[in-house]
Amino acid sequence: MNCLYSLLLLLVTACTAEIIGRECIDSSALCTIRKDDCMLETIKVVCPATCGECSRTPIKDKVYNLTYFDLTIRSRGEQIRWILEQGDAKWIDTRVPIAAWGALKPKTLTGHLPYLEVEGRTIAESGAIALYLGRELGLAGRDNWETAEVHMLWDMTQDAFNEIVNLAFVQDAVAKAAGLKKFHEQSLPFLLNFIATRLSSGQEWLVGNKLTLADIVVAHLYDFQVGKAKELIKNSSLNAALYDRVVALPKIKHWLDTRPPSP
Ligand SMILES: N[C@@H](CCC(=O)N[C@@H](CS)C(=O)NCC(=O)O)C(=O)O
Repeated sequence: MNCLYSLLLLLVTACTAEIIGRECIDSSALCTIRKDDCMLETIKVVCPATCGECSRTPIKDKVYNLTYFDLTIRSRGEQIRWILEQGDAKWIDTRVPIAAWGALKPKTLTGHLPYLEVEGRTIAESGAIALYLGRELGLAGRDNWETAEVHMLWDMTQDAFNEIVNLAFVQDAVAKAAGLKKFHEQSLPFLLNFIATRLSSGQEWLVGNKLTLADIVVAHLYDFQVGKAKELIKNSSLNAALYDRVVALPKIKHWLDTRPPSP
């Protein structure tokens, strides 16, 4: 009996140390990272702070207000909308007409969109918003390493995204053609190859073989120029299959089928 008790104690202590070592810090930012784990009684007891008691509002009751432009190509804000939808968040889709931007800009946190408001606080920069929401909604990986991998894929995707977006503002036709050539012949193939390699052993998802925001933003990158997804990825079956998997996720599919038309 004693032996069994000691063994149990040892087990609980080992697990506790493991849990505390990794995540159990009294910080509201981390309260949400192991949302699924908080279903477990032990973790609720060992990590009360990480299981929502330190948070003023349980995640399921939080309302996130995302503010972004009302743009035809949807762009930077749309990838965050996909994350909110897949995370089953309650959120408000605040869209700013371009004509209203001049008046709003000086009142914003960084002078740019998107920004996210939650519980009276505001965060800007799409990477910060995406990673914050990923942690809140269980889409940022299972541990710090996976979160770093998600972040890596976010940054790589945004580099490609920025390259193509910046070209939209290039006036000189020769420079624009050279930029597009570089994107299609170098940057995009590099990214496609990087993504394909991560999926080449049969994984369905890019990080930890569990859906994360990395899969969502990669699929969004392929989609962000309206109707261009298939063309962008036509030479990579692994990338095309990843895209198909993401857009077939019931919540993303529902969003794509019902999202408001952009002007
Ligand atoms: N690094 C920022 C860039 C934000 C940004 O450049 N947003 C553009 C729209 S995609 C914007 O606000 N443009 C209007 C302006 O800068 O006045 C982010 O990732 O959020």
